[in-house]
Amino acid sequence: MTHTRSPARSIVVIGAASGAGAPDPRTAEGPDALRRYGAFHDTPLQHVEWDAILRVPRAARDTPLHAVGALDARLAAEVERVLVAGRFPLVVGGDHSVAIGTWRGVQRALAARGPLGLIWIDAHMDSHTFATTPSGQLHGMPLAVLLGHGDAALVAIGGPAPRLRPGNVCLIGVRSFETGEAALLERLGVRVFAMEEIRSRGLGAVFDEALAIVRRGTAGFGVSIDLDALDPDEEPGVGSPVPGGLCRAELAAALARLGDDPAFVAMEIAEYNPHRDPGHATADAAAALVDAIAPKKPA
Ligand SMILES: [Mn+2]
Repeated sequence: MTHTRSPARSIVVIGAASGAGAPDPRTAEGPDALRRYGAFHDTPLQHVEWDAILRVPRAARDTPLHAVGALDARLAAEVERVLVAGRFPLVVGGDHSVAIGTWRGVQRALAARGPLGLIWIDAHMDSHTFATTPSGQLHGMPLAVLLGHGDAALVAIGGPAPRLRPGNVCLIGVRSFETGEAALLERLGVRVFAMEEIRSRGLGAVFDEALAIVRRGTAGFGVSIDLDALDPDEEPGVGSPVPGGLCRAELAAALARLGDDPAFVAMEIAEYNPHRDPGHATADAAAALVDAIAPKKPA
């Protein structure tokens, strides 16, 4: 073997069956549907293995805050365990409130080495607090929470790990947002790459800038993908579709550049709704995005 790529990653898929953070709770069925469909599987150089699908404990099903708090606390612990074992966690939601658990767990595992950078790929900003949200839905809040803003119970999930540094966070694919959350991100100085900018500069150029942001002074970086970043004409199977999104192929090409980067420590795919995906196009897209980060067999 003469190739110089780093050793194959061992990907551990962790399901997070959350629906309580969204108006349509059927994203809770996403992880089971994707596992049944066989969306993520072994490749010649990369081991992909399903871990548990975490569910909301019965005692926490009374309110969305309790449900999200209980599930995300368990998820943070599981993600940390997988990283400490030297493996690569791929979290599969569930509505996007699972991101609180995913990235708190990654931060805990990384804390001794330095801060975490995060690329948030989404049609929305997910940066509301209870003071700004028009809907009250928790899946519209996880990025604010990870930056240390919003409901104290949500910010406390996963314990006293450091908060994300705004200068190491960016959003890609935004095309639907409210003024309150946009004001928070602007005040914090978080870079937002809206769809218009992506269409004028190209996703490749935007991704170069995004990678510089999340690598600057960090111990590692992750990618959180809300499947609604993709165009619903192609991929309809999401919780909150918005027209005019990214093409599957262009996003897969951007992600393919990360596959063998040792600083890339975790990925998340959220908001899969199998009831809106009768032809499996969205499940196939999720599979393509994971395949993109798998190191390929050298020619
Ligand atoms: Mn989202």
